[in-house]
Amino acid sequence: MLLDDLKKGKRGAIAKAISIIENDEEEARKLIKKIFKTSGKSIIIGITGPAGAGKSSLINKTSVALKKLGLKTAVLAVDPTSHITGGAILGDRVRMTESTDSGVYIRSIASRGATGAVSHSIRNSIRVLEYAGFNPIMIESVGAGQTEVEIANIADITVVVFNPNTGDSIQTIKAGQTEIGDIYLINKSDLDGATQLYESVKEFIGMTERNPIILQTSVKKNRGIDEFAKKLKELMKQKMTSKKEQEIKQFESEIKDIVLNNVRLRIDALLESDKNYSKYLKMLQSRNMDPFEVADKISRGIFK
Ligand SMILES: Nc1nc2c(ncn2[C@@H]2O[C@H](COP(=O)(O)OP(=O)(O)O)[C@@H](O)[C@H]2O)c(=O)[nH]1
Ligand SMILES: [Mg+2]
Repeated sequence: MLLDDLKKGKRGAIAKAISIIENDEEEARKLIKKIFKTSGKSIIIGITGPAGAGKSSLINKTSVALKKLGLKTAVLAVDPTSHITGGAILGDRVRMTESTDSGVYIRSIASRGATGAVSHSIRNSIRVLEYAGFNPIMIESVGAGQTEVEIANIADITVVVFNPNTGDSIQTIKAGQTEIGDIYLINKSDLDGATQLYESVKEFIGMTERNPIILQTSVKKNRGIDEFAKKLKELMKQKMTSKKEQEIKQFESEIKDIVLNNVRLRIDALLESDKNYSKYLKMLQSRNMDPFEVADKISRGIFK
């Protein structure tokens, strides 16, 4: 029933399935078992960059442009602020109304939770969206260290968005960002300093062997969006042919996440039930052992 509706792309079914992915481990497993076989055909586009760079605004316009090129886009917004006020999500919704009207599916994913939990939600929500017929699937995430790397492990195409407004300059661009992008967008090209930033990004990143695409866009003036959409479509075609190789790496990082999580749960349980554990903690308090010694002793006990 749910599966039939999902296949038809019904919004209620998609929302329900993603809620299951996020909240119900047991049901999620059953669902994934059913839809995994046919998965792996949609291209995943990660859109990352600092808060306020214009990612949501860009995605809104770009997904409409992609629709004109015959592509049905879905968006997952990974929002670290969503659980604090909800304001950011609302803001994103307002900024992305045009795209929703044109049939784009947008969903926020909370980025709280244990390490790996966000990736778990994203990877499996992608499978749901893919089953519902979307391609590409865009993931919006604030480029904040960890998630940035996680997104690059999941996405087939990574787009890094900069803008001249938040004081992005070549000095403030982090090393990680220069390595992950297939496309770099200098957004807000209507503002002062955009061209300068564009030139320095071109010099700094464009000359590397990877030869990424570097574009200027302005959502406000509606400039560069169609070009961006066209480039995306071209890249999607290329990535489709190399998806099989790419996929191995993505599976590798997914499995590592799951196994690490399983191991962590097991170890948490082991420590809790270990009578020596509290004994060791007392040894620390009395300063009879140091933390390294204690950790070594406990680890040896676990891995023996
Ligand atoms: N001047 C200008 N403002 C923009 C442009 N694109 C987005 N903005 C504004 O920048 C702010 C942040 O945009 P948003 O899409 O929420 O950024 P996000 O945090 O990266 O998702 C909003 O007030 C947008 O209206 C642009 O091209 N030019
Ligand atoms: Mg946003």
